[in-house]
Amino acid sequence: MGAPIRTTCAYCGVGCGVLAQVTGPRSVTIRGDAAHPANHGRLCSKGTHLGETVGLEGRLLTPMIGDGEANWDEALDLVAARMRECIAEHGPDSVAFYVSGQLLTEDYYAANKLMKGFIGSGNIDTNSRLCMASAVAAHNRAFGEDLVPCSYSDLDEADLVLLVGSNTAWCHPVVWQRLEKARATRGTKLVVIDPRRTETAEQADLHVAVAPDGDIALFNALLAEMRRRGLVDDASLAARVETDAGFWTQLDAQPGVPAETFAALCDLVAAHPRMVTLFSQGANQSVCGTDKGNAIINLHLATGRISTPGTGPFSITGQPNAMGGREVGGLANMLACHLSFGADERADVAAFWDAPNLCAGPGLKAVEMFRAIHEGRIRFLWVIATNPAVSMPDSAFVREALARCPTVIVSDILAETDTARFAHVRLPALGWGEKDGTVTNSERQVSRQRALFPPPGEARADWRVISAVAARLGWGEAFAWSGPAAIFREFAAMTKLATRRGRALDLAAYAGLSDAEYDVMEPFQWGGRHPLALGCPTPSGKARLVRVAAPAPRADAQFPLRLNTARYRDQWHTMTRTGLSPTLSQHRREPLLEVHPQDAAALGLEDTGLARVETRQGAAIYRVALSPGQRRGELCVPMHWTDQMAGEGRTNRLASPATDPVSGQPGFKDAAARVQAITPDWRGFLVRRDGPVLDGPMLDEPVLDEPGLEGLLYWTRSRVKAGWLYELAGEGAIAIDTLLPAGDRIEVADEVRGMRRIAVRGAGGMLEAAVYLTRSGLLPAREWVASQLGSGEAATAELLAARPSEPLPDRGAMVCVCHGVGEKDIAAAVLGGACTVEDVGACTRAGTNCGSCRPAIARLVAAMPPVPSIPLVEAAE
Ligand SMILES: Nc1nc2c(c(=O)[nH]1)N[C@H]1C(S)=C(S)[C@@H](COP(=O)(O)OP(=O)(O)OC[C@H]3O[C@@H](n4cnc5c(=O)[nH]c(N)nc54)[C@H](O)[C@@H]3O)O[C@H]1N2
Ligand SMILES: Nc1nc2c(c(=O)[nH]1)N[C@H]1C(S)=C(S)[C@@H](COP(=O)(O)OP(=O)(O)OC[C@H]3O[C@@H](n4cnc5c(=O)[nH]c(N)nc54)[C@H](O)[C@@H]3O)O[C@H]1N2
Ligand code: SF4
Ligand SMILES: [Mo]
Repeated sequence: MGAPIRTTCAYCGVGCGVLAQVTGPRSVTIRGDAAHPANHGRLCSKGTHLGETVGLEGRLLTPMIGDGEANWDEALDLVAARMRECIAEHGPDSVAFYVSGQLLTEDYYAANKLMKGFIGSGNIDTNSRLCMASAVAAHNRAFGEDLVPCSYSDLDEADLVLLVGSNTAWCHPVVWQRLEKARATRGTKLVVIDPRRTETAEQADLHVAVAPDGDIALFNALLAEMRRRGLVDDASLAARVETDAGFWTQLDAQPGVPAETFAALCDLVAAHPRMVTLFSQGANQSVCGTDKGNAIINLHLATGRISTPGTGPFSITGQPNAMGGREVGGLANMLACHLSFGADERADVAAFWDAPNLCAGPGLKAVEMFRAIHEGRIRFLWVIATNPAVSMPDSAFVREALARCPTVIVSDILAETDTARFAHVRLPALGWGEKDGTVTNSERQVSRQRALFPPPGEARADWRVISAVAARLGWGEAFAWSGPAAIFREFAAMTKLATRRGRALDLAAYAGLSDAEYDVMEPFQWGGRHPLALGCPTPSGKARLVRVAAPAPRADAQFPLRLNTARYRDQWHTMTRTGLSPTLSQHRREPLLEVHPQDAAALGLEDTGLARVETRQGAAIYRVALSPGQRRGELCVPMHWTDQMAGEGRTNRLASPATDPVSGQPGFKDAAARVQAITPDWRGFLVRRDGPVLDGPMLDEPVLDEPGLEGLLYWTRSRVKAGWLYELAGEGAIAIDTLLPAGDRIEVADEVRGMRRIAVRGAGGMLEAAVYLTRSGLLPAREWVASQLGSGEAATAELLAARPSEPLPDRGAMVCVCHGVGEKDIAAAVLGGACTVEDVGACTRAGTNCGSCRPAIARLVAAMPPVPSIPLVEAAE
């Protein structure tokens, strides 16, 4: 075994350093890298369990043309020929790339260069449009450049942190752990502004449960109040910031939250000048997301809380390389290196690349791009490292567009994704642990992602595939890089075009790096800790206060509820990797519809029952979960489930395609909805060694070819150690035979109660599958039978009962996936006297590894009735 390889986590924009110890051809153990500035050795549950996702299950290992395997030359020739024909017949704007913040900077740079410089269209956009575009637009309006003006160390040194629309404890857990430390060591106060009472909000000193899109009113009122309290110093403001004449008079003082909550917020803000406001999707994913970003930035600019230690408006990025994509021009409305489409800047770029066809102006943003595909204006689409059939809003429309598009190329690591089903050509890419290059995290820290394994099968790095296509189109010389180091050098040299115009993006010092130096490159931060400390790259050198007004209230009598969408702690996006991890799959096995208990009662919804949510875009079905943390009249569902993982649980059937007028980012967090309970004839669950994709009645496209159940009302599947666990519900007859594999069947049935249980054993008595169905009764617990898959040990009676004859403790819902500790274990620890998260950790080990479940433990501890203390006898006088 060699030394561990230093690399960066595959998931979120925190960008944690990882020490990867390769232990076999496709196995690796993972630790946090204590020397990495983003995490100092910490990792969350997703990073900790990266090792479970590096197997080759489901991988695309050869190029595919239609359903046939092809060699690379055939596939690349076809891609280039189709692209050439399309450009010749319909012009460069008939071609588009839709790429991703999960590409490395080098891949991203190559794709952008090919589209904007050589094909000659601006039509390259990225899933960052769904993610960061509003923050980018807000930065550009306020600072004149897309700059995050602060760093993680400001979180360590702040006295007050506001989290706006960020479930940090789940989505940026290592940043959350830094906040926990700051709170423990310097008493940092925490405010969470989120309509839902998330696990993050549970831990806050103050939770402001704003109405959806109530943030602008709140921040405007907060700014007005801070000025009234004398916290805006007009003289220093005039020296640093451009403020147009009517700015202060137009500020509305109505916060839109209860007066006492607002007063508490104002007191905290007034008392703590060292303040960071961290914001993410609750701010960005809105039809007024850019204005929200500027409302937040306005408060920081006006009170001077920016560019000093412990201060700043901090837009945190979602994907591992969302920031890198922004640097190299991945968004349709920017050129590489933060350059705009002004004539001079275009000329600079054309000269630097020696580009024959530099595009004339911006291309289409994601939602517009899919509209253009639907209308036949775009006729060639190349999707790289993203799954738009799931993650774009109004996915029925997006799928129609994909189905109509004459050429769809998909570069992915997996053979079957919802998007890959529309591909004419599928190209196998290198995934995390195979690819090699750089990523930039939320605080502008550039780190190496390094290969741990050789490329599997025929898979190739995305940049290589892009350059091979460019070469076939006659532009080989401009794409003749020897490796990622050469691309990085070119990008670093190109940033001189930006610095020459006063921009902060400066990597020029790395332009002369040798391949060997690139290999051992340490993480570095461009722009320094506070890149705006010396002024802004605006003509006046000053930042700008931007007028923003609260949106008009919306009401929809037919769809009276408001639907929010969010993320789960242990799943990543469309589940293509985390969905394969048995450990991570335990936290939430199904997509839940969170609804306030009183709304549920009024709507006739039952906890753990099923419900259909409908919007003007479509319908989807979820498992109901009563949650007092929801505001009345609002629902919340997860974004993650796909057609590969569920029959009806795909959330973007529901999301509206309405976008922010400035940034083009969709408003994923607020759709008008209605809901209805569903009562199936029967319910059940199935465990199976292999995991076919089932069929449901409402699928909007042809079904997948694997065997399934006709007419299932509901199904979801999730990974268990040796197979899959399916939840099922249906109407009418049950076609059990299509559900079970061949083998020896043992069966019990109880006609009166409508119960049926079947176990199937294969060679050596090994459990291949088992199904448990009922019309009206209760179903047994799942985890034990699931753990018997692939083993021949359990007795038949045990299998049919779904429990061992020596009963195992019931752990309740899984909280700590690292140590397998459930809610009931924690409750027992609290009854035994544990009063804090630390006590629970000492008794059960829960929360002592990655720490992602610490907020959940804290909530459970707080919710348990206090253990009565031993009464003290008053001492006699
Ligand atoms: N576990 C996990 N972590 C992830 C990811 C993942 O898929 N799974 N994805 C990564 C990516 S790409 C991203 S972009 C980030 C996203 O990270 P977050 O932004 O933290 O994630 P979300 O859960 O999408 O949304 C955050 C919160 O916004 C709230 N919200 C909704 N509407 C409003 C509103 O009008 N105002 C306010 N103030 N809040 C509102 C929601 O209730 C939700 O709790 O996470 C990254 N990290
Ligand atoms: N309703 C709702 N929808 C949302 C959101 C929301 O909050 N609510 N959030 C939005 C946000 S912020 C985001 S970022 C998007 C994310 O949405 P997507 O980008 O669609 O989600 P992923 O599952 O990350 O898709 C990545 C794809 O790339 C593949 N892949 C992984 N690594 C590589 C690689 O190195 N090369 C190649 N070629 N392929 C690779 C994976 O197998 C997978 O198919 O979803 C957006 N959609
Ligand atoms: S916080 Fe978790 S998911 Fe994000 S980079 Fe760090 S280990 Fe990876
Ligand atoms: Mo994102």
